[in-house]
Amino acid sequence: NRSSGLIDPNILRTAFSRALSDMYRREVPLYGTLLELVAETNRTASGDVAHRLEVERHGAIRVGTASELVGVRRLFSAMGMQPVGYYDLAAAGVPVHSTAFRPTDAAALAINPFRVFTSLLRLDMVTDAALREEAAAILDRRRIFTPRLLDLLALVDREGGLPSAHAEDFVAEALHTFRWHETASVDAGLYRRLKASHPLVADVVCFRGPHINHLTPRTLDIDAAQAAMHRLGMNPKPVIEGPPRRAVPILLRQTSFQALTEPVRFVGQGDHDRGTHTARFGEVEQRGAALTPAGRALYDRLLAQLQSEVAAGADRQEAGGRIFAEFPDDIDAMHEDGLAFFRHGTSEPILYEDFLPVSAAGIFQSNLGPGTRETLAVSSRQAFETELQSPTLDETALYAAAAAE
Ligand code: OOG
Ligand code: NI
Repeated sequence: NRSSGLIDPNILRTAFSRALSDMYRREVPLYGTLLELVAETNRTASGDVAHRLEVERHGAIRVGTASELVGVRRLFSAMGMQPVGYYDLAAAGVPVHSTAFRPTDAAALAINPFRVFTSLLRLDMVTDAALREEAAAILDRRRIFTPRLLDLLALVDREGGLPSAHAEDFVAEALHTFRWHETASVDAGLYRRLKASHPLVADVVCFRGPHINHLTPRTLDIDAAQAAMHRLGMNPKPVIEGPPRRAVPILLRQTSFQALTEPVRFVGQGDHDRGTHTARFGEVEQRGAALTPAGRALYDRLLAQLQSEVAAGADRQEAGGRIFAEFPDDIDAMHEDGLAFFRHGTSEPILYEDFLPVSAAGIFQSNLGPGTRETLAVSSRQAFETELQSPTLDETALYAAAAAE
């Protein structure tokens, strides 16, 4: 917005996501390999889609406290990203609940749909009270935003946006929040105790900031990308999360390669006395049609059936094909049955821009190990929104509005 002197949030988001991608490529060289591999599998795509895919990715972070969550909400808001959806991972035994910060209107999504899956640690799931209090005290002392970034966020609040002159500065300071720290903020003993409670607790509590833990490019053919990952020895997880391969893709399919084990210096350790931590990994995703509540209910039912058959020993591939045959794989049938959202008056499905809780739990678990946590039945959307100091937007309402446009 030139007349006001404020930077267009879409431009700020694109600058930030590029800078984050460059930083992650330096931190995790395999991510660079993954980008090349995905560009190769997407090369057959042409025109708008290919262009859009060049910038399209999502990232993930995990924060420790409500005040950190509010800070990242303000930071992403300056880039035109709002909290969409609530994901209760506690139901799958992972001690976090999450939202996705992303642009919400069609114009912003078309420019750059960069999203960040953001999880808040649920320390209430740590059963050892002394350990829980120790972790809470460490997190309370932690400062994940530089003083300069806090000044800039205050400026954004005052001016109703970021003055263009500060854009470069803002990106650099924001980046700092998500960088990797090789020195932990705790000693090796406390790290081990927190990790025994759940690997995710150690990942959040023991470091100086919410390091970006993966950055995921979008592919048009995830099966080809998975095969290429195997060929290059990247050790992808054995199953692709989400729906089986279809002619008309729906929702989201994801695969990831194993997290790297990296040297870490814990408090009290010398130069030659390092520990290790496993945090950062790589992921690829393929996106398809956003589903209506009816379509989503059908997907959830079929997925639950698949999971229970696989748990009982069925072959995943065979059972997946058989069970998901009940979901029409044809644009016209999906339209007639009201299973997916389509652009008004067209047969063009609206793209799913969000995440899937069961898939996300699978991604967490394949990288952190299952941990020992019991599943927790109480969902806490309201508590999450209180800590976020904002409601989370309803993704279905956003798709319905896009379909009506
Ligand atoms: C987030 C895992 C979820 C996805 O794509 O479903 C996720 C994390 O590991 O912090 O990124
Ligand atoms: Ni992800």
